Amino acid sequence: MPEPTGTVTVNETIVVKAGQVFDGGGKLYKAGKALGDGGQSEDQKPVFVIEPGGVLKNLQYEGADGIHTMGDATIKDVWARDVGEDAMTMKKPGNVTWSGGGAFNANDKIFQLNAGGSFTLENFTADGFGKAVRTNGGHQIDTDIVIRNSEFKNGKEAIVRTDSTSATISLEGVTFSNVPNDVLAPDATEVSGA
Ligand code: DGU
Ligand code: CA
Ligand code: CA
Ligand code: CA
Repeated sequence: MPEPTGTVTVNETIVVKAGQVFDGGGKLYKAGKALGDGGQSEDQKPVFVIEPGGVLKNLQYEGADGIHTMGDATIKDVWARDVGEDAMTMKKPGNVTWSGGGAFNANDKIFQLNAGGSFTLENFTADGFGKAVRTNGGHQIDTDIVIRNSEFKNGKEAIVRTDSTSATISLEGVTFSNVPNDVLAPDATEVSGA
């Protein structure tokens, strides 16, 4: 992870408007107390919200409830330096692609998929997590999860965990160490590369 070029304390969620590009210039966007303490309480606010078609790139962030996506989103060269409750949540259906960057020090989840569509993760590094990708527990989430050319270290449970039989999961070029499972999913879930 590169050293940040500066630090911004975020006390009001930054909204990336539909179709806009937010380039963070390599800075660290750190959740202030107004957004949450970065622990495991579920009532924290996001540092960034990405409206449909928005692009978030070239930055680091930490704390609170991370990034929320509201539709299609592109996230490029973004580092979650110290994950808060989680690092990113798909709140609404869409196709979300995250390429480059990484995430560190998540108590539990990095990516929380509460809505369907697709989630593609590539050229990513994770170190320290429970589940790197989790579809909403106990729900049928209709999504295609693709992870490629990525590395996962020091996970307590799995790279991907789902309860959904309408999810598909594909791993290509994924390496992991000190993670007990690559995928935890029902037998009926379509899984490849695990
Ligand atoms: O049913 O939806 O942990 O978005 C439980 C909730 C829970 C979410 C999730 C999240 O799964 O709050 O952070
Ligand atoms: Ca949560
Ligand atoms: Ca959350
Ligand atoms: Ca699920």
